[in-house]
Amino acid sequence: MSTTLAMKSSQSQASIADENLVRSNWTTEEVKDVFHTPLLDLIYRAATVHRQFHDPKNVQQCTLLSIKTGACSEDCSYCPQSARYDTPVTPEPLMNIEAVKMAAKIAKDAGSTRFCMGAAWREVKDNEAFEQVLTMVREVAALKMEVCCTLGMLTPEQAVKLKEAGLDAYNHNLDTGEQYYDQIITTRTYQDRLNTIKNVRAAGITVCCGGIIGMGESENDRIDLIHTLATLPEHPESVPVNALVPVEGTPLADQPVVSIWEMLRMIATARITMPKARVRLSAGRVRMSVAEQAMCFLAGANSIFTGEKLLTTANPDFDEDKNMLDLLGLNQGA
Ligand code: SAM
Ligand code: DTB
Ligand code: SF4
Repeated sequence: MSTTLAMKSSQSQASIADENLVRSNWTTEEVKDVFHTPLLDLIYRAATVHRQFHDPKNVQQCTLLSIKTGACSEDCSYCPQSARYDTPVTPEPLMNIEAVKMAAKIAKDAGSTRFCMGAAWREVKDNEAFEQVLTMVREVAALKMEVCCTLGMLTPEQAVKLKEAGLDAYNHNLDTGEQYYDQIITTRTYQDRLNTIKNVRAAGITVCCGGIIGMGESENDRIDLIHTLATLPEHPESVPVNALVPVEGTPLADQPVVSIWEMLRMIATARITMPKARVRLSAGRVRMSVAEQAMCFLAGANSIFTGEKLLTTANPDFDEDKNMLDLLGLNQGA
């Protein structure tokens, strides 16, 4: 066989093997085995899968903007935007369209390719505010950025309207494993969340769905969360892994800080079980060193939230992240 033919044949075999790694039939025991692999072996395996499916030099930068802040009716015990807790967040009404456009342009100029607009709502209502959000989606899409929203629960019809406006992705997290969920939120169910994810998928919008660690959950709850995500009929295209940002006034304010080792285990397990997903190193980066974040990229994270704020809490600023990406040789020439 000629060298070219041999190369082609081995490439096609590799891609067959790759597809076999994308499975929705993971058992809980299998996910548990992956999760409990000795840490350096786990990272090595995740790094290998990462390189089979992605360019490891590419890290997506997604900028968040809180377009409607605080005064939320829900009781999510991690969230500084719930009206039930006395937190440092000052409620703000829906932003105007020009201000959102300006924020998206600044993010694009700083290297972000995706822009995610978040609202402190339980659910979307069919009102003027939703019409305004649809206009924001159209305006950000016109800047040739990927557009994402996170607005709470959605009906199938609302998802279709967002798709028609040009929405690429919708973020709606499961937050934790099903068994632990009612310790964290009582005002909507796990099934409500799964229904929204189904509605998003049915409208042809890509799914961004992950969770938070450090809320007092057990390792089995973390394994359950990954198992649920990895056994959805289609894996989410992005999986945010958040470390709890404990905020004064919330019921979880005194939780101990999540260690880098816990973060790495979660990221690597997500990478191995959902090989094609963008695994996003999300909340909690502000407390992590560059060396710690580098290990997260090695373990398969290939996206970050950029901009000096997440929704309401601190995040590294654009310059700090640019320095980190340059130092690590990521996104060069992008
Ligand atoms: N209100 C909408 C909802 O709940 O879907 C959208 C915004 S909500 C703030 C988006 C996600 O941010 C939550 O599902 C949660 O996973 C994450 N989040 C909120 N507060 C957090 C915190 N203190 N630490 C880490 N993640 C947090
Ligand atoms: C996600 O999983 N994490 C982001 C985004 N999706 C919307 C939000 C993190 C919020 C952290 C707390 C705050 O800044 O209010
Ligand atoms: Fe409201 Fe979303 Fe915060 Fe829950 S996570 S309190 S729904 S803003």
